[in-house]
Amino acid sequence: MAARSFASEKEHGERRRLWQFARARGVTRRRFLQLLTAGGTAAVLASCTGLQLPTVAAPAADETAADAPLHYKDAALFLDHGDGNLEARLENMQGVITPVQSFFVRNNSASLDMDPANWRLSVGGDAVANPLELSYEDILNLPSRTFISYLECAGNHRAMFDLVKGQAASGTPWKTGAVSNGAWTGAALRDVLVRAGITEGAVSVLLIGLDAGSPEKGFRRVMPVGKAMDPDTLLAYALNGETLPRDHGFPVRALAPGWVGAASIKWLGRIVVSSEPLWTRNNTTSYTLIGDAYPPEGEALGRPVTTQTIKSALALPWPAALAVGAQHIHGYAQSPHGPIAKVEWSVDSGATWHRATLVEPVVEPAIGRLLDAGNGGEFRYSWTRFDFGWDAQPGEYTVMTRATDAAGSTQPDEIPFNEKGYLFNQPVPHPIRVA
Ligand SMILES: Nc1nc2c(c(=O)[nH]1)N[C@H]1C(S)=C(S)[C@@H](COP(=O)(O)O)O[C@H]1N2
Ligand SMILES: [Mo]
Repeated sequence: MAARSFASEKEHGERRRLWQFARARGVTRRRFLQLLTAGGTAAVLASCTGLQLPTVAAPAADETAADAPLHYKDAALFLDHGDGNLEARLENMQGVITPVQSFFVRNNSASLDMDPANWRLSVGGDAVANPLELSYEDILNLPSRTFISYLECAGNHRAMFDLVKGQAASGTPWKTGAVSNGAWTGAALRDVLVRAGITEGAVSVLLIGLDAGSPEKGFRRVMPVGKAMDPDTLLAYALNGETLPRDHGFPVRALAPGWVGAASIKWLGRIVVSSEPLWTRNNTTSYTLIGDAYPPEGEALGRPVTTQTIKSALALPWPAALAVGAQHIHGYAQSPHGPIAKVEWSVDSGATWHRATLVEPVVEPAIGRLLDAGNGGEFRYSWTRFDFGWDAQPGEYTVMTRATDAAGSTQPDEIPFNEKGYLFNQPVPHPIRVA
């Protein structure tokens, strides 16, 4: 009885806070009640921030249900690897921005359906002076930024270890679609860490998700304080101008541009700032390069994956079938080290290379309006679309592409094997039949 009245009092308090939040943003009482009835707290918050709600209607929130869907997206649009892992089909992409419905999903357990009114982000650890608990509104109230960034799984191209090198690596056999490119809106993680009084002695920042995870509760990843304090490391709450979809971590996820996708923790719930280097599964046994070429670091079995590597891929089905004659082919290239400066292509297994055309990033006006004007950094972490024409004659081909970035890194001819198949970035031999 006592517990019950406490709960309703708490609910009442939250409702009042929500109303104050909405009123401060010009929402009328009448509109507030309409939104609340139609779509609950999420609808009110979405309306206040001018963001659209995800188009899929939310079932009753229950994060712990055993039969929770692994994901909410239409798997038919993807190469479905099962267990909530949906590989993007690059061949369905034209522009530089990946539409939300086509954006790849990598889940280590199941997507959550969180109620933002009950969501909290806690920030603690021995290297903050002022541990905090923040609500969704608190995050939305922080200064926000929007920029374009690709997000890529460390295991993207993993299937190539088997297909190209004849040595299979363990893990989801992604081909080239465990990557997508979106416009992200969020607060800087840095602002939250500063507010929590991060100390000079801070070394490691551990981000923990609210999902089931495995084997620890909550999928988690450590990053060094330098990456966490980088103003481009976000607490993201929107993708392509829409409220962050449930499959991508609603209400708030981390976005660590250029880093292993596993550091971009979805359904973020807790941040631990430590004065000691932290080691958990995802920087010791997983998301770690394990093999002869990679001497162990710290408590890891090899070298933990931090930044991604430069890669390129064709936007064609695997394998592809093309008609004889003039073909216009495109693809995407990305690097964590700087903008793409050159993409080359070869139809003779790398004996001769030709220059592809780099297409200026062109974004739809609706996305363009969201981007931070004037800082020139909106495309810094974007992938680049490239195009080339090929006079295709009948036969079986493998078409390869090779990218070079402005910092001078190029896709290598050969990379050493690692057991879990991360960071494959040799040129991919794309099988194409012309008939
Ligand atoms: N909480 C949580 N965060 C997570 C994951 C997860 O399983 N749980 N998967 C990670 C991995 S391995 C990748 S590659 C990216 C994928 O992000 P996406 O599903 O939004 O494309 O999310 C990362 N963040
Ligand atoms: Mo990943």
